[in-house]
Amino acid sequence: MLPNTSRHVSYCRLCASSCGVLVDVEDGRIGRILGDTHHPISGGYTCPKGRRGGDLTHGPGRLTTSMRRTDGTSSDGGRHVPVAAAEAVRDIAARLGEVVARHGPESVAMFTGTQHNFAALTPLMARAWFRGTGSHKLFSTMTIDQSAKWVVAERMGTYLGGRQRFEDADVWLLAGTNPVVSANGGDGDGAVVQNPSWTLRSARARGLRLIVIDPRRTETAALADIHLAPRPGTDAVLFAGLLHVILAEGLHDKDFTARYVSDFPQLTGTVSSVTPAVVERISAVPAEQVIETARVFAGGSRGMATSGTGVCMGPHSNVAEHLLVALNVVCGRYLREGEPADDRAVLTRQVPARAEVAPADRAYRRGFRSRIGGLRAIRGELPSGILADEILEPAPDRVRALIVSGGNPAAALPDRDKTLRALRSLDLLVCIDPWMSDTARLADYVIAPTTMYERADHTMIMEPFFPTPFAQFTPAVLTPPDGVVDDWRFFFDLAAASGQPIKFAGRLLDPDNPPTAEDLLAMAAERGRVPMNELAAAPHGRLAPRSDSVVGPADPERAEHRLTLMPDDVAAELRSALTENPASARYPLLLTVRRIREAVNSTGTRVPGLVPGGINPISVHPSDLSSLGLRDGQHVEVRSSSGKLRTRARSDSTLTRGTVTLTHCFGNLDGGESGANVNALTGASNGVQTINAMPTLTAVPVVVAAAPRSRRPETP
Ligand SMILES: Nc1nc2c(c(=O)[nH]1)N[C@H]1C(S)=C(S)[C@@H](COP(=O)(O)OP(=O)(O)OC[C@H]3O[C@@H](n4cnc5c(=O)[nH]c(N)nc54)[C@H](O)[C@@H]3O)O[C@H]1N2
Ligand SMILES: Nc1nc2c(c(=O)[nH]1)N[C@H]1C(S)=C(S)[C@@H](COP(=O)(O)OP(=O)(O)OC[C@H]3O[C@@H](n4cnc5c(=O)[nH]c(N)nc54)[C@H](O)[C@@H]3O)O[C@H]1N2
Ligand code: SF4
Ligand SMILES: [Mo]
Repeated sequence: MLPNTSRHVSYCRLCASSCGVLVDVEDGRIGRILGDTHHPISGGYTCPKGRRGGDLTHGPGRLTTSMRRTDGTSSDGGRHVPVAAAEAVRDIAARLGEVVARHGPESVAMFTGTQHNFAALTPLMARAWFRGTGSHKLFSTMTIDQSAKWVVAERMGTYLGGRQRFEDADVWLLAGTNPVVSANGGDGDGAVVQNPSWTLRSARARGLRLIVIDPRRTETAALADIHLAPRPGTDAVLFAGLLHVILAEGLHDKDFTARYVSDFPQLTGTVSSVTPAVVERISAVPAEQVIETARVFAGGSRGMATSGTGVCMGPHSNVAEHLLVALNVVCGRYLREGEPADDRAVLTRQVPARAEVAPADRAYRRGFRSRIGGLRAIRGELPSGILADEILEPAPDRVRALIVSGGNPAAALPDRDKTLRALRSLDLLVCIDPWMSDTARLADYVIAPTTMYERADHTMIMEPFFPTPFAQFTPAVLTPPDGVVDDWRFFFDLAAASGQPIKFAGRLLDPDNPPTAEDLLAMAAERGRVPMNELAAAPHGRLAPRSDSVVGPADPERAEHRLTLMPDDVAAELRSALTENPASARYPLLLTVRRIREAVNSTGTRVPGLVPGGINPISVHPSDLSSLGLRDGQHVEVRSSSGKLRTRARSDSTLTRGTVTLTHCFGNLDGGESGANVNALTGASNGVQTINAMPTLTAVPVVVAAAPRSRRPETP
């Protein structure tokens, strides 16, 4: 190390992995980021974008001051000039006040994105501000991601004893997820989030059988015992077929289903017609593989089926996810009364586990009702699939002011043209973002926040993703530029400037005496079991001892509650999945979702030299390329029924024929060559789900052809 270099222990906050890192700071700048080999969870693992955290902090596009548009409108012609954050906050509070005075509180909306969730204080303080507005127009990326999981809980109910965990499983089924790249893989069951490749290999070495369901032979599929490659968008049929085999062969957990399921005959009856032969016809998975997979999954003693975006973004995503969870229920893959409880709450409050069911109560039917499609809020959020219409469709409560926190809706929402039109038409768009994202480009105010190593934080939000009870605190290891503010502080100041009460962790904060980040982190974690001073004294993080809590018995009043596996609407959705075929002669290829190691959504797409080639190519199977008369690297035009884009073709033999893929969240409003935005190809014409208005983002029918010559290729 150079003499003016100091080494700091911290953790990366770009994705849920929260990898432990060592940050070398040279003359106030990040020199190098190394994996922390003393970190008890990540053990030294980092990924390419994590190691480039220095470029994210100091790179050319980093905003070191907030910005204001000069023309005062959200049209495209304006220029951004620096503004002090305090002045920006005063202006924004005044303009929000005008919007509310003229149109009422429902004309104010907030959209929270992925990076909003990777700083413990941001969601808490942003919600504190939003509650004070009195608006119901809250949107997040969850409803353009895996909100099928919410819909399942609403229609099936939830078992409250806890789920079986990856760490002691002997079988695991991963559907539509590629954790080796995404560090994802499930929802709060700790499935392969940290050091994913090593975690999967060691699990297999101890005897776990891994099943992967993915139309592409992904990095994860390459590690599997069984890889099924269904036609995209046909997961519901495949899962129904697996249930068919398990039930027909009597491989299910009879005690668990008898005790906790209300409508077992309906499930059995509905899947009885979905034989392995039917699955083969619709999803192209050979019948014998369906039978073998069902036997291997049901034959394991512990382990779950979990999914990612590939299942939750398809044309029948709600029923597909429902049937995936039904596989876990019929195989009884939950913690029983008397078993050690899942006790990973360390900084959050532990909720006692009970061997009982919270029944399906379809609470979304009581949520705030949007005028758009009569859709209702689910878990307090309106579906992001209707945000553009909430802005564009005339009505007194039309959204006129939007605050975007750690998200990039201009790139992330379906139907890009409509989304851009909507964002441009707002009276006030505020975006909190360290870079000039596509959304920031359209904003009236861009608030420049601290980046991860410039702020103190702890892992409270990430607890469900750790394999064992663990928590870590990090101080800020870098002095932030003068012009930036912590995200939470922007919301605190905005609430104060608007004269709203600021309620945080159960107490009212004094608007004239802002707390420190450390104070707030301590308040947020005060119901946890490791006090903040102990946490701060353990720089590599603290493994909390396992508690001796066990899954308790059902409360007598709730002992009769049951799960509903086949309500009528789910059965109807399965029937349409059995009859519809999305690909057509006009759009013969199916476009699927995929993530790359080098970027988390938008974050990383602009770091020079990080994304290979710097663009977002469309991957096509080599045989499809040649039958289309195309070459690797050729400029192509991709069309769907919703729109078109231009990019380059890339030959990719890991795909199944007929399937093509593009990565999401690349942006190009600056006219640069950073990459095509896939949402030029998505939109309502490709279908949406009921309840959560989830747009179809995978298995989108497209056609790929050589690009007409005259136009610039990468900037549609
Ligand atoms: N490196 C990196 N990590 C990330 C992100 C990132 O952008 N980059 N994003 C983060 C976010 S916001 C999220 S939500 C998670 C998502 O995490 P994942 O859901 O694991 O995301 P992907 O890696 O895109 O994996 C989706 C897989 O689904 C497959 N697939 C596509 N269509 C279908 C289908 O119809 N059926 C089936 N069975 N499979 C299908 C694709 O081939 C792909 O391998 O990742 C997070 N982590
Ligand atoms: N067609 C298609 N569309 C998709 C998807 C798909 O697979 N296909 N995936 C969907 C999914 S799963 C998701 S989650 C969404 C992603 O949608 P978003 O979450 O809205 O997109 P991100 O690019 O993650 O937005 C994060 C923004 O936060 C900024 N940022 C980074 N660090 C910080 C910070 O410390 N503070 C603040 N305030 N901002 C920060 C980044 O610059 C970036 O602009 O896209 C969805 N859209
Ligand atoms: S971005 Fe990479 S280094 Fe950072 S937490 Fe995620 S996997 Fe770890
Ligand atoms: Mo996501």
